[in-house]
Amino acid sequence: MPLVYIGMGSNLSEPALQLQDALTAMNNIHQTSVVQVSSCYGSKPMGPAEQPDYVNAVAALETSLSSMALLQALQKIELQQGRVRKKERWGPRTLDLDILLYGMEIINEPDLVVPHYGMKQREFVIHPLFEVAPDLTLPCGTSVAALLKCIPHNGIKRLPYKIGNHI
Ligand code: A4P
Ligand code: MG
Repeated sequence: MPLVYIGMGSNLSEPALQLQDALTAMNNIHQTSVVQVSSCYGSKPMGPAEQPDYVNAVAALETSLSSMALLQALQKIELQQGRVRKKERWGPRTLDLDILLYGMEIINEPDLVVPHYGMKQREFVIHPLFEVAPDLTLPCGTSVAALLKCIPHNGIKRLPYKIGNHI
């Protein structure tokens, strides 16, 4: 079974609670279980500045679903948690679930690009990913530890509460 890493983000309607509910929902996906969860991190918005700060985290899943079936299940959870897709790029959202890595697969489909296109440049992805998988290397051969050293810093903060204890 491939180990799949999911980037989670929220900046509306009690973000930490949104991430906690999303973990429960992901653990309830058919043939899928959550095996690891990072701490929550507070981060400044990438994109339009007039929106609340984000809470971000990374979860590791084991799944026997295909990558497309998993994407559909994640999008269903986003909708169930009140996600409204607007025209504005990188606008505020109750829940964003991105497939960062699906094992070592490289996927280039119209609806799914894995590794996620932005992950290598984003502090709010690389910090929590390093926490759950410090020895991980991406399919391109770059290690997460190396990325941690060179990503731009934007004041990310590890938050004092933990989600995922209920799983
Ligand atoms: N899609 C393609 N590849 C993937 C993948 N690996 N995982 C497609 C998930 N979806 C993928 O996504 C648009 C389309 O991407 C989907 O229909 C899917 O088929 P979306 O969730 O509808 O829209 P989006 O998330 O607004 O678009 P985008 O450009 O993917 O935004 P990002 O990159 O997800 O960034 N600031 C902070 N601090 N923290 C954040 O978490 N997040 C964003 C959103 C902006 N600013 C942020 C944060
Ligand atoms: Mg997204």
